[in-house]
Amino acid sequence: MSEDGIACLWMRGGSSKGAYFLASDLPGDPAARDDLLLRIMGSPDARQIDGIGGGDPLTSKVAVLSPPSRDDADVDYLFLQVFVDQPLVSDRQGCGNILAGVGPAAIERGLVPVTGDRTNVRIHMVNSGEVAVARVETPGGRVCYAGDAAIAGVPGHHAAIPLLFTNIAGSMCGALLPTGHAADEIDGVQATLIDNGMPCVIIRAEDFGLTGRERPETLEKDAALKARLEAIRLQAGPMMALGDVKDVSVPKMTLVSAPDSGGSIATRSFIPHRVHAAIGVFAAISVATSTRIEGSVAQALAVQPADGNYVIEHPGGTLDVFLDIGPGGEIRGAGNRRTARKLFDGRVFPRSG
Ligand code: NQM
Repeated sequence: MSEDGIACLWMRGGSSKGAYFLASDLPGDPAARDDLLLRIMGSPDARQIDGIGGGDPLTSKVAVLSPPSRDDADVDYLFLQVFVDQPLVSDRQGCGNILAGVGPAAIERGLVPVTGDRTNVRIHMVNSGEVAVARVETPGGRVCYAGDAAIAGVPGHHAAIPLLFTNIAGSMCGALLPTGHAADEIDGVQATLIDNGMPCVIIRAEDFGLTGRERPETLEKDAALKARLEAIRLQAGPMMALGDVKDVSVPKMTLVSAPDSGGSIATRSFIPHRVHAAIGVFAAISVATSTRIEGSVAQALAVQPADGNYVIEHPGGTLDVFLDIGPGGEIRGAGNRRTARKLFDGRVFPRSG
């Protein structure tokens, strides 16, 4: 299979970039598949020089698409995080950015038919077992990537891809607050352990002597900070029903502080070792949700919007998250607007060994 290359769609999804494959073009055995993906991406190597990965967790991502395995979906999407400098591939998180490219990729590959000028694609997110709905612009029977929507971290304007989610609470941890508490103390620090689409450990920047305005490069260089965060993360994993998290990319570590640009809350995210240039979609939904929880570490710092439209500040600007809040204050659903773009459609040639 690999000598002739493997059909691969290289796409930007939101503020990430990844390789989109059909499951039928990859080995069925997960170990053989992961070995192949490491050789395609060029891992393990900090620069991924012998592969197509970009030397950053945000550009070392894979979407595997297949026909739907359930009646309420049009396509199955398995997300795989290919580690950059370790020989690891993890299915233990989803990705809302790569998700933005799934609707277009499923249409490009003929898995989902166009239904009009706009096509709603129901995406079964295999990692979490939930279904998202993406609306893709399809005038004239083809995916249209051009448009006037802008998202932080991506230059230019592109067609908007609205994403809608329901039932994402406890996506990987089984419950929104897996410990049953609004806040827990780990290593003397108050932490909110939450999962509304992404397992996150939410901690105050000021508890680490930070303002929460630091640039990602500054935080990345702070070895003492990273060691403290990793010690907390390794303890949070079992508390969040995630087990030993040494070799997986969750939970994410999110430092929060009061907003200073008119938003709802400010963030700096470790995903979990490198610092995100922005923030993940599901991580942003989890942070927004945490601001509504009485006694969480984020609540007192946040400015609540009147209409459910949260603006999450991050190093590259802001990410908007809509929370659909019911009459009793319950969160019924969430939404976000992303863009995506087809960059390259061809065959990829993995390293031989
Ligand atoms: O939280 C990065 C990203 C992500 C994940 C990460 C994501 C999400 O920005 O939904 O999108 O946290 O590893 O691509």
